Amino acid sequence: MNKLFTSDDIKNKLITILDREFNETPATAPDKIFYKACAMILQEVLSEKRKKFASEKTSHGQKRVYYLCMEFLMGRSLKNNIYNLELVDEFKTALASFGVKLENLYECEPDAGLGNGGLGRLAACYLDGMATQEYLATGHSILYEYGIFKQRIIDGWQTELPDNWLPGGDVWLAERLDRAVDVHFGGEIQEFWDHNYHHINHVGYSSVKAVPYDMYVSGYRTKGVSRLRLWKAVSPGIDMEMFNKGDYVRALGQNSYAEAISKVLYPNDNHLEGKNLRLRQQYFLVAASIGDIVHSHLMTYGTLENLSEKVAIHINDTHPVLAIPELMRILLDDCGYSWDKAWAIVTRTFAYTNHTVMNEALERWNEDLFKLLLPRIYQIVVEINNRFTRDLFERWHKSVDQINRLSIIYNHEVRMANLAVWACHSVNGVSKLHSDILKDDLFHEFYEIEPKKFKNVTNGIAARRWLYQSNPGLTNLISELIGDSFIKHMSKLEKLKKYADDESVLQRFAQIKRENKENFAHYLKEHTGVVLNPDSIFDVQVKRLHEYKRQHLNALHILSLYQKLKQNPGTPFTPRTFIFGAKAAPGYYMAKQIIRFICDLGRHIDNDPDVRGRIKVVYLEDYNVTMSEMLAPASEISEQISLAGTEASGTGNMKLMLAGAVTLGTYDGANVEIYDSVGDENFIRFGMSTEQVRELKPHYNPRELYNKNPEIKGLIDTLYKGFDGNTFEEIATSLATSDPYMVLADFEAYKQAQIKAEQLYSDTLGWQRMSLINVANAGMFSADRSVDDYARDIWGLV
Ligand code: DL6
Repeated sequence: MNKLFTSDDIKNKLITILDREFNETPATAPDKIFYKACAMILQEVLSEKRKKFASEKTSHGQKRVYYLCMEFLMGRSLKNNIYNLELVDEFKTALASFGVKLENLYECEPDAGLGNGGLGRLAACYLDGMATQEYLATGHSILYEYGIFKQRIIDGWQTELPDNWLPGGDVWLAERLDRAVDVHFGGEIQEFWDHNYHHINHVGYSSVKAVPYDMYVSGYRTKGVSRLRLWKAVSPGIDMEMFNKGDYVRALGQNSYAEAISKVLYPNDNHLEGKNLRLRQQYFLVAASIGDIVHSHLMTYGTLENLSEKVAIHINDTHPVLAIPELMRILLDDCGYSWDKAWAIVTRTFAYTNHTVMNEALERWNEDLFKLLLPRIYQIVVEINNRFTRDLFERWHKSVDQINRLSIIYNHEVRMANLAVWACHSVNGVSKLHSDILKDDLFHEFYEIEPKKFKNVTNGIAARRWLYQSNPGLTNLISELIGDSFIKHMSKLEKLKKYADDESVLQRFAQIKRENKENFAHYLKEHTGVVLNPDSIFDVQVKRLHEYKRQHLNALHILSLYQKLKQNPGTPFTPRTFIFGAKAAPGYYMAKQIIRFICDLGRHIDNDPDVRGRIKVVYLEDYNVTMSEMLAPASEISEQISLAGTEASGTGNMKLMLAGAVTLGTYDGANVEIYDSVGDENFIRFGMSTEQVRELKPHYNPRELYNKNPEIKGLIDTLYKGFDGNTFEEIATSLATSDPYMVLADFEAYKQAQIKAEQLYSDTLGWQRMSLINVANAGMFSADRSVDDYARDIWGLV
């Protein structure tokens, strides 16, 4: 493929941009200005490339994909785009001629943290995959001024600081004022008949202007570029009537009320925040996006008749489900379609992915709030529900109880998942196990009515970001062994399998891991002062902090190891570094207690000369996408220890596997598929299965375990008693009395798995073999494969 630029082109462009935009010369410009100048070069190129790509695809009648999601956890863009456009050497050379290092520029970029965790990162990975696989895709989300909070740990306690990412991040955003959309809230609906025509008038509403900002994501070795359209809420102006009456404060207050919509990302993961502002955010996103999609479609085709043939709209989790009644509103009120016609278009256009089985995350809105804020949307949802429940009764002969369970509106609540499942032509889970749980359990009664719409697409990750861009040592070795086509086609990693018994290859695997561990240790020391021992096993659990993910199971086991070593200092033991990284939702008290427990335990061990150097616990502050790219290559054990049946998929498990870490995990989420692909001998599996959990749950009594098992009792009692003047009573009481995620039930199995991990690790070549097999099987967890599955099975693109 021809290069877009030579290094001389880049040099000349840099000189021009530095002068024109920043009034700087290469000799005087600091790194952060160079970073912005490089970003501007790429932004311009990508915008042009996208235009070309879109017009080519459109002229061939290609269907477009719109991916609606409240979160896109983008991380950094400079490195990703330079690598995907294959311009690394050109940028390096151009910058070196000015005495600037490209690596230093990467560090100038803030993470675009417009998401909480797995859901938002998945959306970002799919933009990458869709560009590479040449699907004409646009992501839609909100331009949060403040992304996911910055985490500080002070004396073990998480505190949150605002993440003001736009200075530095905004260089990737192109304002599109010409595509602004007006969004209406509140007011009332007037209905009247005129010449046999039913008119709907929405009056007395307040307006918010949605202004789009576009960001581009390059595909790898492809013409494809994805677009992320982020909506900023802008007040339509001062209410002059109010202002003229002298009510200045209210007139200005209305402005900030409107603009509050895109101020801040809600920092909850797997938990519903039932607040007015959150509902406003959700409607703002969908009204702006659907308005924009309809406008584009009409510009291209002049009609909405063929919308479902030319457009697939994907609803990522229930957060954007209001897109369904919003499109109905446009078709009915603005375009004059009949209900049946409009419903047919809508149901063929939308598809929905569920990302959680957590009851507390399934969105339900208070009916009064919903009606007040979105009066026309409410009417439409009521009508959808009336027709649906009538069908349930007449067509499927459902009982009143069944209808109540399936109903979209029930008990003064609007259930967003029920609306999504009923209205969308496709409903999928994100791993095989999770998709089965949707059919057998969460949405079972819907499944009985319409089994065909239930599908599975196992998650995937932007594999190039975590291998090619972050793990050069391993990338080079693999390229040397099997060629570099795996960078484009990750399934080719399979070819590595033939080296599984090649001692010299395994030695090099070991050496690369060692270098990656040293690099990470060096980085951590420089940035935090924390010293890691690269001779120890790097045992990693990085993900959001949630009881179902069971970071406290890991911590409880570390406590037990510590006590064992303390009592028997002579016990042979391979030094272990336990690395945690996780943000807790600010209002999630138990999660914050667990962080405190982990941090205090780490400090206590550091201060104990009997154990120091053998166990080290590290809590990485402010774990984010960039940190994950640095840590993954150094990881050796991947802790994926959620209670079976609770983690929808997980994607951290895939990132660590791709770096050759061996999973120590439960049979949960996508762990199941990882296990099935690598085989039992390359995965350290433990714990109850989903069926066993289901059986035990109704009569589970953790108190019995506490009373019967002296080790468990000792550990819980230590939590009560605490150390260094700190106690952990809430965790102890929760575990001993309710233990909702059955930590104690899986404790013994977890301990045995940890013993097994240590034994396996002691056989260096054996461990490297496991590592190699993991890498070789990671190809199927690439986002490229996932988006192909969506394109084929759900969006009807191929
Ligand atoms: O599908 C992406 C990701 C899964 O890998 C995780 O297992 C799942 O927990 C996560 N779900 C959410 C739900 N968020 N809310 N609300 O983040 O999705």
